[in-house]
Amino acid sequence: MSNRALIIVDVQNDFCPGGALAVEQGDRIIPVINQVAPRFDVVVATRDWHPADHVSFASSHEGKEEGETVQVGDLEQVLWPDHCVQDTAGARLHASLDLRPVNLILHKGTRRELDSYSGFLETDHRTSTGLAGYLRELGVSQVTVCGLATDYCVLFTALDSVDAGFSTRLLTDATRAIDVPEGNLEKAKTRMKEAGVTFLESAGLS
Ligand code: VGL
Ligand code: ZN
Repeated sequence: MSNRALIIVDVQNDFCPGGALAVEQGDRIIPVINQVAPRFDVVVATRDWHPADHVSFASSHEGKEEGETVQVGDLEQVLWPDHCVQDTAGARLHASLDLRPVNLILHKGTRRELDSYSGFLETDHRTSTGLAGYLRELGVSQVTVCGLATDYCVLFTALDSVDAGFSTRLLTDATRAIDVPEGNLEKAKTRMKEAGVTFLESAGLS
């Protein structure tokens, strides 16, 4: 079997305009995703799903501000505003996202002490979400990644997809970036290209 999967990363209210960690034009990608999703054999939507006192929140570290980094064990953690707190309105998938073609909704970043940008492996690069096994069980060989944000969760999901052995593509018109610090988007694109991720637009999707 050589099934094709679409992974829709974190199209949640908090990453869309008006949300706690809004990505510019984040909601513009939704019509594109709705259009292409039914063409895939397997569709997975991820949700960033943090406890209220999550390690990635600046508010969890006294005297620290958003954008600063802290050392957590041997990991460097970027600090964000509180976002995607489990079962809050901000953590919901955007109401315009068509859930009919979605097979699996996967939660990540659910442990207080561990962040997860990737849909495959949490930030310690050891703790698996089970996604690679799920896709393999369904005979998936090719993974297309879209969603928010290009330079964080989409980037690490795409890199881990390559590492897991899937032929991996980025759907460029169905992703938007945070681009903080400035230049981060270009860096992310370079990293993906070097890892072997191919880029394509929805118009070129067969
Ligand atoms: C994300 C920052 C913090 C993302 C998640 O979905 O790209 N970015 N948590
Ligand atoms: Zn997060």
